[in-house]
Amino acid sequence: MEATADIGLIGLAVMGQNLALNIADHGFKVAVYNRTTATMKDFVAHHASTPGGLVGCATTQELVRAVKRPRKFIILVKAGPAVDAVVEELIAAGVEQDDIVVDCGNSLWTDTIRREKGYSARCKFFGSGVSGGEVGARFGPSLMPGGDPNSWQHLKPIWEAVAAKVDEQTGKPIETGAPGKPVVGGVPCTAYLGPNGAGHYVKMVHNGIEYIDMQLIAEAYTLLRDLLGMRADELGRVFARWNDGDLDSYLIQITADILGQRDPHDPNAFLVDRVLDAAGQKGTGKWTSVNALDMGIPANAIAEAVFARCLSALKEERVAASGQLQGPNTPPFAGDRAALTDAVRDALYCSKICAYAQGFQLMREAQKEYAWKLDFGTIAAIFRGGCIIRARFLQKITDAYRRNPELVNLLLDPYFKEQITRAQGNWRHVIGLASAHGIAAPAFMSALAYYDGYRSQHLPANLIQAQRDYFGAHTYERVDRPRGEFFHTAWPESGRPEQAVRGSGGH
Ligand code: NBP
Repeated sequence: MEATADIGLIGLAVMGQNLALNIADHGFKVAVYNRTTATMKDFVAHHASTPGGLVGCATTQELVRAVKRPRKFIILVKAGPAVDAVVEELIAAGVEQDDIVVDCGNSLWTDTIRREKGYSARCKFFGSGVSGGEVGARFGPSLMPGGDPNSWQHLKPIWEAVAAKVDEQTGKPIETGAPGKPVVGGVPCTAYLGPNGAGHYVKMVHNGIEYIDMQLIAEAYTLLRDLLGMRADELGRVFARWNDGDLDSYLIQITADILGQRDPHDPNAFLVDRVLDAAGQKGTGKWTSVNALDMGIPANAIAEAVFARCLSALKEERVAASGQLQGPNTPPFAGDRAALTDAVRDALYCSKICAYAQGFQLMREAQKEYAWKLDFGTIAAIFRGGCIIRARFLQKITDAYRRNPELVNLLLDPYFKEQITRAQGNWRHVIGLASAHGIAAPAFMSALAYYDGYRSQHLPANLIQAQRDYFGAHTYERVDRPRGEFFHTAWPESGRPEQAVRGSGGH
């Protein structure tokens, strides 16, 4: 087989097929391979004429021979052992040390770090997060590349061509193209993020933020439904209205669409009311939360969103408990409905600011841990289009980090500070109502706890340190002594008089 393709792609499930077509729409010839050959044959037969062209390959040897040098390959298979299996197969099929192998799946960033190092003598392994689902992959995803900077120079023309585009001035996504007619102009939603696992790390945090964004929307929905007794289509109209304001985002827009959807099996019912309330998850929210715990960064709202899905999944237990556990006997809400609707919107916006503050704080810590130099303005900018969390709000985050690239926490940016100062009364009011009416709103509540904790000069950790010293001689620092000096007290339980012992290190 003659080497005519600009790039090879392995894995023709939802993401692989759509990304291959997107690349071909931009005039690049794509050689495609899938483990199950029939899928590849079907795919190539159904898309015989694309601007760049597809080359169907039945084996990895054919695939490697079909791609022009410097050879580039995209892997889009299930994250985990399948990625290593594919890389080994490619190497056995003739991939060489200078060939670039890009894993575009949702791989754990530490796997990407390991793979880049482990394969370095045999190929240039590169990681690139892809967000936007099926439609994003087809017409413009947000792409988060990380790896060897020289490899990036070879990938850049393709990545920038296929990524979603936003308007340079407003940051608004430019409408997706159509098959064979890609978007022209605009700023691409991709940028080199850093070495080894940086791209996959940022993608993971993107997904963690996606979890909390969805949970917050779900809490706004349940509060309005349960406090005001709104029907799904009425709720849909509320979300559609919100989508014209600061909350303008892909997730709010699809929520409005979902709430207006009738059940295909019963046109008198709304589909959302027939969907079982047990949420699934694939693991990226959990990875984000575990990493936050590992690094000691308080991403509590993101973790709360993961736990909320876990609690939802205990459907049978919840049904049984609902018959046994009492809630409050609060009379139905009888206040101003329009004012409450606005208050829920404000609560959602304030909580969202906290959630993003946590996600970006996590990335700030990770760059220290892995010696990356992440550009947060650029990260927010490439989230503006193509990805699931795309939102008007991301222009505000981009602006915040462009104003101050060293910003310690988003909450401290003047715009976000002003937003929370203005809306926190409503936020607190809504959480009070949720509590009084026994409605679970864990993400709203945990975001507020983060806000109040972060702005507290004094937290009760003094008591915790004293307790730790009492039972475990873990020592403590004193408010009237410099940081880094540690003391231990002989507490009364010992029967000896209280006595401070100066030490050099805490436990
Ligand atoms: P899946 O994650 O469902 O994977 C299916 C593909 O992997 C098929 O092409 C399958 O080949 C191939 N595959 C497997 Br499984 N094991 C293999 C092996 N050992 N060797 C070769 N091929 C193997 O596909 P997807 O939903 O398109 O997602 C691809 C990647 O993109 C995943 O990492 C996913 O997490 C990520 N992602 C998905 C989305 C989304 O919205 N779906 C969004 C963003 C990122 P077969 O046909 O022979 O079984």
